[in-house]
Amino acid sequence: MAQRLCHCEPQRSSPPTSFWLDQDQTSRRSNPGRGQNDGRRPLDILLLAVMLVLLALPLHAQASPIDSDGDGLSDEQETTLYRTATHNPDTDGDGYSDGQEIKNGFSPLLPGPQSKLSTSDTDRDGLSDGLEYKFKTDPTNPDTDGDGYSDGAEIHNGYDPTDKMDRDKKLPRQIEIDLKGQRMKKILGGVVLAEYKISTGKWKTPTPKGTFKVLNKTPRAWSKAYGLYMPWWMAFTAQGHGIHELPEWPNGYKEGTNHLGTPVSHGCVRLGIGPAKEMYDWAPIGTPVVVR
Ligand SMILES: [Ca+2]
Ligand SMILES: [Ca+2]
Ligand SMILES: [Ca+2]
Ligand SMILES: [Ca+2]
Repeated sequence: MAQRLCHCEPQRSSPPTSFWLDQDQTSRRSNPGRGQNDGRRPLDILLLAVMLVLLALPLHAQASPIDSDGDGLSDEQETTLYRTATHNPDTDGDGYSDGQEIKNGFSPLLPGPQSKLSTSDTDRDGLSDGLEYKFKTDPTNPDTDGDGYSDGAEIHNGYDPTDKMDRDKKLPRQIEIDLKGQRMKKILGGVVLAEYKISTGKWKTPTPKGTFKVLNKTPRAWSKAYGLYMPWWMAFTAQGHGIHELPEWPNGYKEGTNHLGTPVSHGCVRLGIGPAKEMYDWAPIGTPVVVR
């Protein structure tokens, strides 16, 4: 071995073994025709292979989904959810990329600064592009499951717009009340359809926390205790806590909307004119009411 080393690299007398790779490269430079027959070549290749594997491992671990047009949305998201072009970063051609629009709450399917996800309805089926994404329906097809009922009509009536065989199956409804935020959420199938400002109980007469349900309903309840009307009444505790529109005094005076957002009630949950009737019409007796 020593003899052979001497033959290959006559300029080096006693090369340090720790630098054998450099030595090998030097050897190949000085003897270009002899590389294939070098006894250290297999070791060289083996080390190179190990290094390549080590380099490839983290790359593989960090592999991200394919985003062909580099707009921040993966091809899969664009195809199955957003229904945007996988090879055009700006599907609606308004100068903002699909990814930018989704991130900032705008529809990537309709151009213009007014095309917010919450109000844009590309396929005009009565369901906004934003809600179509949440319900995983196709915002470019008014009847995603092809059952003859539009996505908008199905959601309005509580059906699943992605299930063709859902004639007898409705999506679950829930009312959520956030005491700290003074907000009410209208939830269908886990998706927030709307959110309203409310006024709950003041600190002396707090609205109880917990999971309840709508116990009874009446369009215009009368409170004997306080001598006022409570339009669109929905009781949710046996102790008399309910959801209703801003109360009305017998002389016609109505509590101001400026109370919404501030806890001033006797424990009930007050809603503004409009949302109160909407929730009354939407929530049947038995609808869960979660107060947090
Ligand atoms: Ca993309
Ligand atoms: Ca765009
Ligand atoms: Ca729509
Ligand atoms: Ca349908």
